[in-house]
Amino acid sequence: MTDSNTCKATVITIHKASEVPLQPINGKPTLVYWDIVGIVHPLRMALATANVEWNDVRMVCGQSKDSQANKKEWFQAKKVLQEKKILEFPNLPYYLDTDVQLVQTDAILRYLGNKFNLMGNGTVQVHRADMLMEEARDLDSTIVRLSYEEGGPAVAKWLCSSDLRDKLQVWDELIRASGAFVTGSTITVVDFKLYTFLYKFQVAQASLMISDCQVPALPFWVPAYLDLVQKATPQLEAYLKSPDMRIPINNPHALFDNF
Ligand SMILES: N[C@@H](CCC(=O)N[C@@H](CS)C(=O)NCC(=O)O)C(=O)O
Repeated sequence: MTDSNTCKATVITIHKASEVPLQPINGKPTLVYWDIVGIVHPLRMALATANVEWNDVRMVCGQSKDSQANKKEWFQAKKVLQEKKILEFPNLPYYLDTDVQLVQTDAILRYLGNKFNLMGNGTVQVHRADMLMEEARDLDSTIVRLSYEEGGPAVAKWLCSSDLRDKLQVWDELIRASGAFVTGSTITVVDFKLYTFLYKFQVAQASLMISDCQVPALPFWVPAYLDLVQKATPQLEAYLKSPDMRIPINNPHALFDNF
């Protein structure tokens, strides 16, 4: 593989509050989150697609079923980030670069989308991408909430629901109309959000089969779409296929455990 095809993420796994970055590591964009897919996947995908060198910092969460206990080290670090006025509202994910310090997943994704031209072209397309990104966010937020608050049977029930089926049909129509990605021939932040949700759906389907719940069928178009997104650039493909991406979807305190 040539250098241009290699992913440029430096994955740094941390365990302690004292290891949490207070500035961009080596002056490079630094994204900090848990050591899971979670809600950060679209941001990681954006940075991998942008083909810049960046730090993918992953904090390992405690292994119990108690979320507060699991996040103890992070809560200590959170105080430091606030006291030192690095972030007004520290949270995970957070993003540090030489010129910005950001929290809120979608704010970071919009920032990366604008910076690296991943929002589509022209005002109308950019706003449309923004709207669709929120629509895909709603899907991902639902599976996350059900996983943490209700558990496997609730996830399965929602994945089988006609409401979701109808929505997925619209996404299929959009992708078919564009002939490639959601908003057209180039990949945007919308695809990163949609990919993240569909990836979780795919993994959940396999897990739910194992646990003998009702099995929702993955819509027929999804595997081809996931493949297309994954191969959008050699760098994104290298990143998504790297051993570093063999990580759980949720933290250990989720009720629907790690798919
Ligand atoms: N609205 C925030 C929510 C962030 C959030 O809930 N992060 C979870 C992980 S998905 C967390 O553990 N945050 C640490 C904290 O609450 O301090 C965002 O979209 O970034």
